[in-house]
Amino acid sequence: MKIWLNGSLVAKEQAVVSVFDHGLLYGDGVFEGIRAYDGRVFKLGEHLARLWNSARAIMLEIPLARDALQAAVLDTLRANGLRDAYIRLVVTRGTGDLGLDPRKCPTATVFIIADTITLYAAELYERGLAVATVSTRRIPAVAVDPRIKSLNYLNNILAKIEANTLGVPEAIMLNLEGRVAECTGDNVFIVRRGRLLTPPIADGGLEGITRDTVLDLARSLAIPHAEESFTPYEIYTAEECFLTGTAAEIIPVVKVDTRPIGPGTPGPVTRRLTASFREMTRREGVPV
Ligand code: PXG
Repeated sequence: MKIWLNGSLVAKEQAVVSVFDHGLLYGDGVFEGIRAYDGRVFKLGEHLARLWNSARAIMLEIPLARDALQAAVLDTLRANGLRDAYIRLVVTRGTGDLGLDPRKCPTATVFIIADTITLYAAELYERGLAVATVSTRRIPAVAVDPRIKSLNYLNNILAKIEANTLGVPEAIMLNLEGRVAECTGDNVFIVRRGRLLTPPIADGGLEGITRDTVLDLARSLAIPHAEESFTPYEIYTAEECFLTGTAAEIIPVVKVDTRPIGPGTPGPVTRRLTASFREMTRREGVPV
């Protein structure tokens, strides 16, 4: 496996960063998770735009032009002979000293990993997941804005540990007000009274690229939809629920906090959106 690290493609064993890198010492950095389907990188422009926005929000300068980073992503896929891949693009504050001060880190560290991915078993896309709400609240935007896709995932990891303890693969996280924010690595949708709903970003979620894609698909399929706040009660009384993310794509949820959602099987809106999404991943993307 070849890793792109600070401008060179190197063997995995040579792809090492300093123990003084602030990405490691403090989680000071930003990242993206991107998919390639059959030789095309899906929504690459959107992922790069979000990476630059995340970096801007934490005053981190990416030492590369956007075109150059896009070319590096494509080079990494070619170097590994991958047509279907999960791409992890990471920019850290770089090497500094043992203090917090980012001014001690003169240059950002940039690396790209391209690997294969299998997240949930295929049968779970047919049968649907059981998930649970957890006690760990999503960090409020006044502390660290959840729109920043930063390397600081401890909030999400604490929620994931609760999910593990409860024996479910994902956790629904609420904001401080008790409204649904998102999951540890996915956004949440419900279908309630015939309308497709997802929490507004102000309720504490990442502006997921799969979420945006699903909202676009809902528009083109004339599915009534809105970005509207909801609490666990609206999920319990919904007809359908599903999660979206680059890794998970669209995955149905059939049980939340031990309660079956709707009839307890994936619903028609989830199925329609999944079919359209899959079709789009086969059709669109930047060629490798
Ligand atoms: N919310 C959070 C907190 C995320 O980290 C999403 C939503 C979905 O966003 P996209 O743009 O992918 O539709 C994410 C993204 C993994 C993994 O390997 C997934 C993410 C982050 C880190 C790891 O499952 N998800």
